[in-house]
Amino acid sequence: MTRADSTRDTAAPQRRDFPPDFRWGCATASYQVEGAAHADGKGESIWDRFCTQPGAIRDGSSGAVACDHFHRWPQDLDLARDLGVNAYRFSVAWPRIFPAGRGAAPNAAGLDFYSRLVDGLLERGIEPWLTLYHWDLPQPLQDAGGWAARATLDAFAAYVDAVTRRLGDRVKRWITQNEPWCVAMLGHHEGVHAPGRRDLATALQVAHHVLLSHGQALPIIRANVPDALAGITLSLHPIAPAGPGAADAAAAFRHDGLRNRWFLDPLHGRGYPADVWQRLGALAPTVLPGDLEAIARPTDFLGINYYFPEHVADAPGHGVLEARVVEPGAEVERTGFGWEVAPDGLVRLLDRVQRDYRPAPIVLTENGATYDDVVTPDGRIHDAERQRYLQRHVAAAREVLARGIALQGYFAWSLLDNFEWAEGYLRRFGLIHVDYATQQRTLKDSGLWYRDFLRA
Ligand code: IFM
Repeated sequence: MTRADSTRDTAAPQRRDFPPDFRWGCATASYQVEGAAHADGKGESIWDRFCTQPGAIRDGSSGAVACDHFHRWPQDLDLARDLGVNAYRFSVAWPRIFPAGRGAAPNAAGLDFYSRLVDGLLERGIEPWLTLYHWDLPQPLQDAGGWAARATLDAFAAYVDAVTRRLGDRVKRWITQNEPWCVAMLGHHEGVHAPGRRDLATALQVAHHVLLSHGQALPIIRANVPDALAGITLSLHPIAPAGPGAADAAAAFRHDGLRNRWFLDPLHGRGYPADVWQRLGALAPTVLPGDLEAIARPTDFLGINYYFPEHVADAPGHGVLEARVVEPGAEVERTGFGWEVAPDGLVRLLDRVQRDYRPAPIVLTENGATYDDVVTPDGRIHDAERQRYLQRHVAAAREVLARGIALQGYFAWSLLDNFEWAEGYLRRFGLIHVDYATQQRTLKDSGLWYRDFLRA
């Protein structure tokens, strides 16, 4: 980073630096906050099941109670309103709508819950941004093959139809899928997320089906909600070679192929990247005629979740891509997860996406960090590092706009501390602290900063 970059990076951003219609939000996801695992006829999800496997979750916990948001949502939405956000991103739990994954009719009580939530948002002047799939697949569908089975796509389409019919009169922002890379690779290759598979060929078939489910959902959303704005959210990373040589540069290109291009290319009408496809050989997914056209259907925005960059070294014999991510050294600023803190990475990433893909307008649908917060005896929560992280990334978002990129919104991850998947409750990302023993909510310093920034 140059000196000029670093000054821009830290100069305090002001809300007035952004367009008046810019969306400022917080994000959550159903399994991470709702709890109420069996309420109102909800069925079992793959995460309910995965959490019962010994060793699957680092602290042995589950999302069975989480933030009890299912019961406490009015209070949580009050907190969101008090922050001053004008948008809130949440996801619908598919097993609340179709407990068995599919069926003749949706579960009315499940839809009622989200209908109340949407009304609650609108009453508070907050625009609902609804994600249809943030990882809680109904377990009966997993038992029949999950996302690796093409039949799951029909079930997803029926679920999308039910949700859009019921909520589409009030919800206008729709996100089909959250982070297909994580669904595929963490859940089916690395086995650290539900459903805990470890098979690359399965993971690649899952990635294809998840992208295809997005493409197939679009006409359903548009038919049921004619004024909808719809898109998909990807987890993307700026990728750089770990060292100066040509070998690391080539490895970085290969790694980028599966991390980023594997998703961006087909969504932008280019099919799967040929270099990666060739390396995969027999592991490549089955793609039927018409699939790529469906995946490439136009969207109204591209959701991007940005957390950290990656540095990649050539690693002959290391996996099919022969590339290895090099962990940041001790000299690099990192979050509690060990993720590199790099606001300039956000600028590089969006520059690259804009240059290479000319996408629909971009929305940062997640950005945030986990740290060990300091709880003082008087009950205050100090999280100076998160506050600084947010401030610097919002400043980077301003830089993105200054470069002429159509960035339309920023959603902090997350409104509340919550169930952080395989890490259980060991990692806190919230602007609002949750005492899981009492369910008491306390605004952290980062939340105070966001509130003051939004109010100014
Ligand atoms: O908590 C997750 C979220 O569910 C998806 N994006 C990354 C977040 C932090 O790990």
